[in-house]
Amino acid sequence: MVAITAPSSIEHIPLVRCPKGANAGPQAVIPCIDLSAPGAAAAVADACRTLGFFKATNHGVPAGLADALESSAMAFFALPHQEKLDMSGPARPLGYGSKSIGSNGDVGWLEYLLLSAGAASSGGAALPAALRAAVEAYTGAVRGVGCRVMELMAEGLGLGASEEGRCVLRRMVVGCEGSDEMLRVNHYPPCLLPPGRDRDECGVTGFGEHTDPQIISVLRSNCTAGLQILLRGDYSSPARWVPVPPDPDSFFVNVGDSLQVLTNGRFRSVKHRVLAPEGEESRLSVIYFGGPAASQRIAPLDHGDAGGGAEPVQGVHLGGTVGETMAGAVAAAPMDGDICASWWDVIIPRAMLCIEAVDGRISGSTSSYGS
Ligand SMILES: O=C(O)CCC(=O)C(=O)O
Repeated sequence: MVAITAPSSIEHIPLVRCPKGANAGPQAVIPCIDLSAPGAAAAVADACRTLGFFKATNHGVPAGLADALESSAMAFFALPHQEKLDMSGPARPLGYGSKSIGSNGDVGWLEYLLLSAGAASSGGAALPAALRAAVEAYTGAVRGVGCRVMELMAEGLGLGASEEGRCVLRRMVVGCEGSDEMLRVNHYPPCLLPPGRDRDECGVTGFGEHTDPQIISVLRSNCTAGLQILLRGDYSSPARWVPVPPDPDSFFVNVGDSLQVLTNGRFRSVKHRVLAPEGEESRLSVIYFGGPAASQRIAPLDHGDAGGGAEPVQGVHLGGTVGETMAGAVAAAPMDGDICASWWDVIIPRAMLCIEAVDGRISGSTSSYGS
């Protein structure tokens, strides 16, 4: 951790440093998928199996909606701290937050607005009218992108033959009472390092590494870079962080932990993080999260193998509710620096241990547990 001088819009905060040099390497090729093209379902399934992440183009959302949200959000974040708090209330978890992210004590170089995007939308009633209107219009449009993507995902998993199968994921999110639909607007001011600090060695954490607990996240940002995803390692190469070049005309889609469970590990939730902006420009990102209700029981869907190619995680049948499983994961292994515990890192390795123990193959090693 290092204390640095803060610009006026954010208080002084202790900041976590992200080592950069160790992960510098060739840029990853982020799959870019035209949502309207024939073959989009197969391409989506392939990207979700390998990276858990892709860029979506030809999405049909007019640029004006994102531009209006971006400019009204920037005007909001330029207001004095107390005014922002008065308008939206402190983040609990909905509302305005700066530096503190979630309840784990994580901090980052950002301020944000977290709003409910569901039917019983709340948390934004006292926001400036222009921002409220922009949020509403944008949310409707990005929800449509999320629905389209969830249908393509279902199709790519081999569930597309029936209406019920094709809609199975999106119906857990849209039009389902209590579902976990949120819109998050993140503002990362430029981060001025004190003299003598070497930017090539470490960056300042804007948003620490984490996976998203929902089914999908649909992200759009302005032109300022910072987002990185973790490429999983294998026997021949170690895991490494790679930058995601911003593209304000496209959306980036993350597979979330709930989808990983629903697909029995075929689709992989992706670890990601944000480095604070190093130049003169702020980064502004807007993320739509869509997930099942915390009370919903989730277990792997019964699907065909058209989405196959990667081995499913055999025998991992998590019968709990979303809320129980997340609470269990957090209690079992809170992970240093993570915003929320990832099921991939906690629950699935634990389940694998159980399976191995049953098979008599376990030798007492817990190396993957809670890593
Ligand atoms: O700001 C970004 O690009 C990503 C932020 C993020 O991961 C989140 O809000 O969960």
